[in-house]
Amino acid sequence: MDIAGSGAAIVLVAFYNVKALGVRYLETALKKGGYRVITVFFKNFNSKNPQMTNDTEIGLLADIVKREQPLFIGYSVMSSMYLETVDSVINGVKALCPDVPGVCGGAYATMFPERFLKMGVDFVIRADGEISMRRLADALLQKGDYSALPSLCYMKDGQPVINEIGDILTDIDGYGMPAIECENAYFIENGRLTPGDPQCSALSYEIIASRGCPFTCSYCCCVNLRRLFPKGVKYVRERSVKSVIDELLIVKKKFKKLVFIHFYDEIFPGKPGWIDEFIKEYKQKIHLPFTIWSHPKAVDGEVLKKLVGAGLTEVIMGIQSGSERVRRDVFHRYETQDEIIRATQTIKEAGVFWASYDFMLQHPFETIEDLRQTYFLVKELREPFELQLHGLNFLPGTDIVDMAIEQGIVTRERMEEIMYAPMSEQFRTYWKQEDDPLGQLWYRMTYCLQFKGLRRRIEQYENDPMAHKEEINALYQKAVKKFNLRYYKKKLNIVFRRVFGITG
Ligand code: B12
Ligand code: SF4
Repeated sequence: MDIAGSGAAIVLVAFYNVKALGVRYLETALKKGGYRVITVFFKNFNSKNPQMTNDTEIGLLADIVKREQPLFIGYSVMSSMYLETVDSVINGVKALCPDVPGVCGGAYATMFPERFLKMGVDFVIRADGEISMRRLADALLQKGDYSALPSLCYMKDGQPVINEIGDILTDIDGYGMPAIECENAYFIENGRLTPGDPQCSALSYEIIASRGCPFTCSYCCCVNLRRLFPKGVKYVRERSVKSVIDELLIVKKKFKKLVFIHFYDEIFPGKPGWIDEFIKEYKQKIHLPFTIWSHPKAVDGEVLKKLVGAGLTEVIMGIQSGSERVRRDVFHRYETQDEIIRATQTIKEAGVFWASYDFMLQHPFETIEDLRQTYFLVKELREPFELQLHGLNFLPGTDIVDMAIEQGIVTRERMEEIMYAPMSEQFRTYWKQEDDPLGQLWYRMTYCLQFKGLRRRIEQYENDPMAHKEEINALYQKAVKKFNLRYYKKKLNIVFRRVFGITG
């Protein structure tokens, strides 16, 4: 460790995410630079109904800042969906600790640095923060000149200065491992402060083996983040197998209740050399049940079979719509119906215990005919599977936002209101259910298809759903109950696999 930081404190704040991979990587980088890092997990992840923060919680964070007198506070702003809380925290802490600079980073801050500068945040760092944040810390500590630092954004003479993105590694092993147990950690939730890293008592561990995604979906920021990357820097970057396995070996030792691993790569790496080495090492040294995210165009039967042998239990895959028109023209997803159906067959034939398919339904681009086509595609998917039916959130900076405005679906003003609506509304949109009566019936019928016991019954109504409203609604209520029950069965099965070391 070099001594540039000489133990100066830096406070990092993660919002609604106690696993917060980005912040954990930053902690490692700053500690290597000789800084003392205090990591605050500000509220827990709640995918259904996250609660706004309040003055008590902001006060608890401000107390830490007052006590530690850090060089700066780093706010990790990954998603726009929590901005209501993020803004309250930034403004609240600024009012209570006016002399401590604020720095924002993360996916959302990378796309909209000016927004934070204009609200009084001192700096924004775009893209990977490991090197840039450390360089900013050194400059502030040594009262040096930071003005030309790559990726840094700040205000000068009342105008935002947005430096080019740089200081990014292609070989991401160079960033080291994320902090598995943050040394000086606090968790703030329900108006209380709890010392310690909340991740360590978890049953699962979340890891990434790569960064970036090769696809270009219009509703996702990945393609927009890629466009910001400097020319010549690879956007999709894998870690070495060794670094992934070394991280998991430490986790196995530290996490007493560990049951399974989530790989949160946008798309799990599939390169021939990498995957073979991974399978060999994971099977030999880790051998815990694990889940991955995939894509219909990335599913490979031979690879999946080998991954199942190493412990793969679940594949989560986006399908998003059963309408080829919506997928291609609206979502910019170019897989065909056949490719999707084949991918689900491959997943089943590879022996993957659980397949979970995501759809985004009931948005202004979708017609009743599109919903009907989704129902008929889902009927063709190889069983068994779980369906996650979501609504569509318009995320700032994504391509679908401009499409909706250009096509006259919403005005720019209305779009701003939608994208920056209160948190509760945004999460209601995420879990939205159809409100057109016929659309609602197609939605509910689609949902029922994931249960074998309900399938044959629901199929009787597909010629004329409106004539069977009550029957469909009754079956849907049953399906919702089954969904909850099945969730617990699935978790139990995974624990069972862990205890008895069963794979495949
Ligand atoms: C994995 C992932 C998740 C995981 C997170 C797991 C974990 N352990 O952290 C899960 C599934 C939980 C998740 C949840 C959600 N996610 Co998500 N997620 C991702 C994904 C695919 C990768 C993020 C990641 O871990 N990258 C690897 C780490 C190392 O990189 P990083 O987080 O970007 O951090 C680096 C830099 O950004 C920077 N940095 C980060 N913080 C800070 C802070 C400072 C001060 C500085 C200087 C730098 C800095 O340095 C870090 C190290 O290099 C991204 C896509 C993407 N490309 O970013 C979407 C993404 C961030 N998610 C998104 C969304 C919408 C969500 C949810 C709101 C979904 C939902 N409806 O619940 C929640 C919100 C979670 C939260 N609390 O913020 C959107 C956000 C866009 C937006 N405008 O909102 C993204 C961009 C994908 C998309 N759809 O476009 N997500
Ligand atoms: S495949 Fe997933 S991560 Fe990649 S661009 Fe599409 S939605 Fe985003």
